[in-house]
Amino acid sequence: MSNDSPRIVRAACPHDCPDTCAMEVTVEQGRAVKIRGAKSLPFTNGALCTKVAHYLERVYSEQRLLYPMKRVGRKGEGRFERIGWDEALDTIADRFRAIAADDPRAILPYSYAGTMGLVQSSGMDRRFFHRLGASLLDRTICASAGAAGWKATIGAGVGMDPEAIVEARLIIVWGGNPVVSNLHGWRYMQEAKRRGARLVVIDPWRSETALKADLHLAPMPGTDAALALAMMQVLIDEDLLDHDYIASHTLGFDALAERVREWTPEAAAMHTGLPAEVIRQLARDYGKAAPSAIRLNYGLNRCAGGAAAVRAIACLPALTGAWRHAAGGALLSTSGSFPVDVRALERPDLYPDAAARPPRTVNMSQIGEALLGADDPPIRAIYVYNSNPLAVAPDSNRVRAGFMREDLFCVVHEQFQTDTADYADILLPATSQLEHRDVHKAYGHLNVVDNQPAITPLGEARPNSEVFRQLAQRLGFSEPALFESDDEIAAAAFKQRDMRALGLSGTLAEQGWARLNLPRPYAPFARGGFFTPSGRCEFFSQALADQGIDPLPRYVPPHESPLSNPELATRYPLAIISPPARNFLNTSFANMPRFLAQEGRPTLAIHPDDAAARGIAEGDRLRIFNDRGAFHAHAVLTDGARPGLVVAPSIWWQKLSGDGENANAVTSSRLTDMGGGPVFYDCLVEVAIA
Ligand SMILES: Nc1nc2c(c(=O)[nH]1)N[C@H]1C(S)=C(S)[C@@H](COP(=O)(O)OP(=O)(O)OC[C@H]3O[C@@H](n4cnc5c(=O)[nH]c(N)nc54)[C@H](O)[C@@H]3O)O[C@H]1N2
Ligand SMILES: Nc1nc2c(c(=O)[nH]1)N[C@H]1C(S)=C(S)[C@@H](COP(=O)(O)OP(=O)(O)OC[C@H]3O[C@@H](n4cnc5c(=O)[nH]c(N)nc54)[C@H](O)[C@@H]3O)O[C@H]1N2
Ligand SMILES: [Mo]
Repeated sequence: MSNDSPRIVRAACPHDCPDTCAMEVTVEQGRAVKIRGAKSLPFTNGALCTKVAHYLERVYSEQRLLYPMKRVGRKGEGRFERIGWDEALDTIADRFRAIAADDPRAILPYSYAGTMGLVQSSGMDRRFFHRLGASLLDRTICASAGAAGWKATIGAGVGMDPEAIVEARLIIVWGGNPVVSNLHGWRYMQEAKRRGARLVVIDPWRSETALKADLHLAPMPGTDAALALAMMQVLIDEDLLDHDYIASHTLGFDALAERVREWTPEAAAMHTGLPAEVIRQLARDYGKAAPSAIRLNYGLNRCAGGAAAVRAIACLPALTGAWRHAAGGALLSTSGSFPVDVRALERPDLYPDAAARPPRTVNMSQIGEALLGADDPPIRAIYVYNSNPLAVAPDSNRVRAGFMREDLFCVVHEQFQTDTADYADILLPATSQLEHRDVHKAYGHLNVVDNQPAITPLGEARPNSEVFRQLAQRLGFSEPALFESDDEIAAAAFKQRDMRALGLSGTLAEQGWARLNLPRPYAPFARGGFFTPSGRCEFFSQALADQGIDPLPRYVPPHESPLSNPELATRYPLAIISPPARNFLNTSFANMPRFLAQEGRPTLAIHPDDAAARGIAEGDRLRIFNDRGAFHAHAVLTDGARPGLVVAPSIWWQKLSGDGENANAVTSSRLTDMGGGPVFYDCLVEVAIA
């Protein structure tokens, strides 16, 4: 192949967003010169979001880490010295070998979704740590509560086809902000609006999406289950039901009807802060519209009752029979539709001697506790990749204290010198998506997207997979699975039989993406066929009962709210949420000059009444605090934040925020009702002029 003629390489956007775009990268003389959304994939439709449209600025940023380094300053100080790969890998292998000789569970991998690619986020990394016998990581930090609530009701991460929503008559966006966080999905909702659909947004904050709604309901955070239970009460009370659907495809209707009897709109009004009449009217509109679609997103699963909220909402379309239509039903995630071969990818069977030494699992949402705790064995080494825990994990003062431990050996593999990188003993340079091979499923559409390397790695950057292959070799492991190439891992990612049945393999290589071979229109539960043990939509769940959990939909109040914890609220009366800022992707892009300039400075939206009560004026520098910590932001006075609520668009790098902290200084590391999820949006604070 000639090096000089421009060529187009097919790629996948690696970021943690429902849209997983197919991309086309133009490469000239070994350099990527242009990136654009693929026109051929309808969901991407030739367009990228503003962040990824500038992905080349990220790839070629002068901030990129290009060489392995070792720490020369104090932990957290961020002073490093260049070393060679051999020294870096030998150091890691020696430390791991010594620790593993005592107990390999004292080594903890820590990763999330810096890339969502199956090869670079759940392939060789998992195989390596399984073979090592390291602690297992429970990857809860985003979606595990909602996933648990959905699974108890529907059975698997399967929902309506987001493309079919164009024909819905009523769309409820519930706990999501698609204009910001699911832009390509939003295009289909806009089309539905053009065709006359009514859009209702349920969000405590008047988000960019709420601004476009026909009706915006702003409940207090963490009270969505109360709203959903009251909607069910009205649907049943006023007989806005699909009796045939309920009889044929659901389980436990009578018990549900009994449960929701007390959940009148008046009862829900007390918890949600919404007028009872508005709740009643929403239930009536929902009961009468067909098709009706609910687009849930993860914004509502970050509270004590995150799973309960999703479970209650997931019951609604079975009551009205909305699932009968392709344009009806509900969607939280499409990820369960993909035939990912988890066992082949991750090889849990490589774990040595599980009988003699049972695996130990650490919940990533409580990494501070895990590092500071007296668990047996204590964590002596942590290997961070695809994640920035100092900035993204809750209760960051505790997280920081954990990473400060002098006796903790810390490896960070990164593209940039993040807040977490500053705590590394060994800091390794990672490739970007243009420099490595991968293959992606999606959680907001039904296509597999391929990623071919477009350019050679910058500097001495290496892919995650390559570093684990080299560590495996240094540790003397010999299993062939630890030495497979990225192409081989990609080929093993999906169940081969299903790949053939789905017609994926050929098309994927040819066009860079392939739609799952599902019917069009696709109405997954039109004739039942839920993935639950009973095959029905389970209003009553025996599986939950068996775990000692309430088998019926219920309301779990927030850990921290004026109603659920009045004593705490006397000191910290304001609920805070910290949803994504438009120009950041978690903390990714939050170091790029272009996007920092667009976000300006950390801000806190506050209702004018709450501001007046504290003498706060527009632009004032504020201190936002509770018993866990404090951070600073500048006041934006707006009735877009309902009274009693403040909003801090996130996630800022701590070291770029102006005061070394971000919103996670105040968030709590308590967990959700199911799924062990974090409760970022279940948090009380006080605010004062700094
Ligand atoms: N631009 C951009 N896009 C992103 C991301 C990003 O950081 N930036 N992050 C990506 C990731 S990792 C994820 S998980 C998704 C997240 O995207 P979403 O699932 O949309 O979740 P959030 O943005 O956390 O919250 C969405 C909305 O929920 C509201 N909300 C907060 N608490 C509650 C509540 O208790 N009830 C209800 N009903 N609403 C509530 C927030 O005000 C917010 O407007 O987006 C992805 N896309
Ligand atoms: N207060 C508050 N906290 C939150 C949230 C919130 O809404 N509010 N949202 C939560 C949610 S939904 C999520 S998903 C988490 C996100 O948490 P994370 O998944 O940790 O997301 P990022 O902050 O984007 O960090 C990912 C890092 O991976 C790096 N990376 C990218 N590609 C590669 C690669 O190929 N190899 C290696 N080694 N590194 C790579 C990137 O440079 C980046 O620094 O944050 C959570 N934290
Ligand atoms: Mo997330």
